[in-house]
Order: sequence, then C-alpha cells, then structure tokens
Amino acid sequence: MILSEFIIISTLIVGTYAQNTRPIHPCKRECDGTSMTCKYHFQVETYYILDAMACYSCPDVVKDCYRRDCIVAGGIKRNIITVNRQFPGPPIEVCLNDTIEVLLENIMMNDESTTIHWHGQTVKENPYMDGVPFVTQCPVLSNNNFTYRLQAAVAGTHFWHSHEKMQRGDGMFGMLIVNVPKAKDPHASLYDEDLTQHQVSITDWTRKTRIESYGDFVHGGNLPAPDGILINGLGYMDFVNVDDRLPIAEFTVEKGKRYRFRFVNAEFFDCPFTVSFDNHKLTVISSDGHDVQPQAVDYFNIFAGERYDVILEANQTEDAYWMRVKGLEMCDVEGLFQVAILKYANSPNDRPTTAIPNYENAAPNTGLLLNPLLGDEPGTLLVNQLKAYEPMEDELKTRNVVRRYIKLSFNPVENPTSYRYPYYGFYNVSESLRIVTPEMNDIGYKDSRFPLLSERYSFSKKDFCNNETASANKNCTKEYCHCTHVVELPINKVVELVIYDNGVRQAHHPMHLHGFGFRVVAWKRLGNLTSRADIESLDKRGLITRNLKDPIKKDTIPVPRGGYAIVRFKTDNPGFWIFHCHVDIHADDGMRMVFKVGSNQDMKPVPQDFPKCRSYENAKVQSRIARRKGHELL
Ligand SMILES: [Cu+2]
Repeated sequence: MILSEFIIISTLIVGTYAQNTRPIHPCKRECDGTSMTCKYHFQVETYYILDAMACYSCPDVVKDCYRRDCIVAGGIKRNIITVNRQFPGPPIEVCLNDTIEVLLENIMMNDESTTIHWHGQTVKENPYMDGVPFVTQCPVLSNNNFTYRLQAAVAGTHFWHSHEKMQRGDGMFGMLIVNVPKAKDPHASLYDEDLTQHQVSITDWTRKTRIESYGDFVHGGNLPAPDGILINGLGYMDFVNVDDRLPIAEFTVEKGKRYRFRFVNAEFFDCPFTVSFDNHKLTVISSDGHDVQPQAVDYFNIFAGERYDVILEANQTEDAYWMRVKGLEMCDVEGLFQVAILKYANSPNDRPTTAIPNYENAAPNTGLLLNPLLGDEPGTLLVNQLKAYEPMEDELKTRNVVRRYIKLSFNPVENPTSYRYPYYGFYNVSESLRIVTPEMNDIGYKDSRFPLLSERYSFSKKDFCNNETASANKNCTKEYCHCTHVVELPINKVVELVIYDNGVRQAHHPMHLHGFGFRVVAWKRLGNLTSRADIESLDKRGLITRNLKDPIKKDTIPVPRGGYAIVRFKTDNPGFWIFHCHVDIHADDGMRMVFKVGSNQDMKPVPQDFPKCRSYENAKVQSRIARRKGHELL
C-alpha cells in the first residue's frame, strides 16, 4: 500500500467517528393541524451489547460508547433484540392525525417471529394494526416483512413495543410521541421546551436474556429478579464498584426555562419505579397521553406500561443534580436503583457534587408522592386523585352499564410449564418450588392457533372459554384452566370493568386495555383477601364512590394490591382486544384475556391479502388424535 492510500484509508477510519448519522425524523415539525404520512423502516435484529465492531474501545474510551450502533446497556455483554441497532429503539414523533407507516423487517438470527403494538393508540380506523400475535394478526416470521399503517389518533406520550413474549424485555421498544398544535395543548403556557432528549424510558435489565431468566424461574426454582435498571438504555449495573467509564443518562437544561419531560415504564418484571429529581419539584400534566389538571408533586411512581408527563422548572443554582430512580417490588428485593444527571447549561460541574445515592436514599422520604405503591399510604396522592382536564363524557355517566368483574390472582395449579403430576406435581415438590400461576378470572390465557380478528369466521363459540364455561366441570382456583379466554361485549354500550386483586401475593398488576382509553371512576385498596363478594357488598351499601365528573383517563391502570379499580369506556371500537397485565412475566404466564367487542359483522372487513396462518393439523384434536394413532410422549 502506498502512502497516499494509507492516508485516505486512515481518514476514512477517523471519518467513521460520526455520532449523528441517523436520518432526520420524517414528520418531526411544529404541528399546525395539517397531516402527513410518516414512513419508517424497522429492522428487527438479534444484536449484541458492546458489539466489538461498532463499539471500538468503549467503555475504556468513553466517547466510543456514543458511536453509532454501540449499545452499552449497563455494560454486560449479552444478546439484545434491537430495531435499527438502537436501544431504546428509534423514537417516532408525529403530529395528531398523521399516518404512521412502518415497514417491519424481521431479520432475527434464530427464526423468532415478531409483531409491534402501538401502546396508547386505539387503531380504530384499522384494528388489524394492533400488533398482537394470534389476536389481531399472524406473527411476522423471520425473513419476512409486514407493513403497519395506522393513524396517530391519540395525542401524548406513548410507546411502541414488541407484543411477542419477552422481546420487549430484551430491548424491543421505543418512544411514540403524538404532538398537537400549540393552540390545542391546554398546558402549552406552562412549559417552554418539549425536547426529544427529555423523553425518558425506564426499564429493568438482566445479565441474562429474558428466556434464560425465565427458565431459571420456571425450571431452575429461582425467584425471578432483575439485575439492574436502565434509564434510556444507560446506567450502572453495580453500585458497589461503580464503573465510571460507563455513560449514564444526562438531561441538559437552561436556567429559567420550564421543560416537559415524558416518562415511560417499559419494565419486564414487576418493578415499579419511584422517580425524583434532587432540588426540583414537578408538575404532572398528563398520564397515558391524556391531559390532567396540573398537579404539583415532589416525586411519583410509574408502573409497567404507564406514562407520565411532568414539567420541571430549571430554577435552581446552575449545577448538576441527580435524577433518582428507585425500583420497587421485585427490584426492591434486589435493592435496585439507578441515576441520571440533570445538568444546567452553565454548570461548573459535570456531575453532581453530592454523593451517588444508595438504595435507601434513592427516593425522597418527604414531600408529596403521586401513585403510591400500595394505595393507602397516608399523605400521598392516589392515581385516581388526579383530575382529568376534559370532564367525563355525559354518556359514560349512565346507570345503565354493562358490568364485568375481572379477578386477578395467582393460583396454586398444576401448570405444565413447571409440573408433571404425579412425578413432580405442584404439591409433590417442596414449598419453595411451588410457583403459582397469574390468571384472570382463574383462567390462564391460551393463544389460539390463528388470529382471532383476521380469521374470526373460522372460530365458533366453543373455541373460547370464560369464567362460567371453564369452571363448569372443575374448580379453576385449584385445577389449571387454560383456554382462549374471550368475553363478549355488546357494541356501543357503556362497559364498566370492576378489576380486583385478591391481594394474596405481594405483586402488582398494571392492567392495559387495547383499543380503548377508559375513565378510572373508582380505585381503592381494601386489604388482603379482597373478593368479588366484598366489592359487591360495598357497592350495594353505597360505599363505593364513583367520580363521574372528572375521572382521569388512562389505558393502563395499576390495580391496588388487595383492592379494586373500576373503569368505564364506550364499546365504540369493534374488534378483538387484548386486556392484560403489563408486567411481562405475568402476562406471558397467563394473565391475559380478550374482549370481543361487537359481532363478527360489526368489525372492519379483513384487508385484502392480509397474511394468514394455520395450524398444521386441527389443533383442537391434535393431541387426542396423536394418542389414538399411537403417538406417545416418550
Ligand atoms: Cu401482573
């Protein structure tokens, strides 16, 4: 090689150190009421943390960690599922009524299938775009594409994520922000800046991939637990030997300005987060994309799938401050927390001069807390004490509601994921190995063999179960009831869901409904051993007060442990809509069900050439036939 070639090549190598090489977002703009079609290409890939090629000398050379495609994620090398080699995935930012078009290309190495759900969007104009495998569409096989096309019809802070088991937990999620023109934002006068860099996703993280952690739980006999917490994909996994080389999240502000921060909890395990900024109070203006009357708080909790928008006023001495995130429940067991830096533009310090937090002081212990863990802690603001900006729609105030009770519980049943009676049945093994199954109305959800919505004419009622049919011949609190749990709801009626948690186990269930936003008309912790009879009796005696004036509107409601959440919505969106716990490990194990809203004919016709999938043999009779033909499970 002659010298001039060497110079050119070395220039090229230096030239690869380009941090901002991502294309400009197609639809990011000041919203003015006009709408556009926003096109994105999402490549879903099995990728790697601290990729040796992309990361050069990260973390030894910190600036290498900011190179394109270099994912740090706590610095523990493992596989990760990414979209376009980003973690969190690429944020989508559009204006209300824009059309979002995403070409999903599945290039995962191990032939996994995938889908994307647009958490917070109701996809009313095209319910086939909801992204739930075997409910609204066939999973997108590897080496295949699928184009999502949906209208951004619900303003606010949302996120997109895989709806295939465990993929969200392995990294496949990103922000989805739907903006409105300033004149349509009731809180526009309360803040000066609303920046992409102040969008914050928080998730728990594990040293192993989620399927390995899961195996360790359901077969290894070890309690499932995360190993760390990441803020926008960054953070320390170990605070005992803090590795200062690892980058952590940083949010810059200018003194005198007011900033809108947008928070998403993308967790996998049951790990609600307590969020606070040192020396700064917050004003909550929105939850799950729906505006609330501004509410000053000192700190707040955010559960899986929830979103909160807060305003932070940069009114302190120009310096660097800690943002603290404390993990609760399963993260509490492990004492997990995380930090980020709130840095003023003219701060003399790059990092806060105060000591790095520890688990005990990772959350304030004074001041007003929004959304407390249990729901009866004194001096806190409960989630339903936030007031909606828009009063409740008159039609939802009716006494004439279709009421459905939904029980959330863990049942001691012979779940074949872990047990084989009589060899190692639930009660054959030692008490510490008895894993209870998370269920809804005592049923563990079983996926159908092909999608409920797009193949709806291939199903009959007997393919589905509900509380009555499943428990006709057995006691589902003691025996495993595993079926395609579909509850029919009439079209264009006001439905009231009374969701209750019996409180027997220490866990939380933030329940997420697809296809609708709902009003949280009542919410209360009663205590352990809450039953349907307790709630019905309270209601009969007039002891349940419903807020029918200005109840908060949400799509994800953390149900109090041992208590109820009562929500109302109008069934004006025909389709098959999944309703599930947003703690991934609970949902994967069965805490899901489907509402069939309206009749098959009420639903939008299946789009032309919509992908189909089929079981290879008649699934219902598969194992029976296998046995009859002499196919033995050896
Ligand atoms: Cu749950």
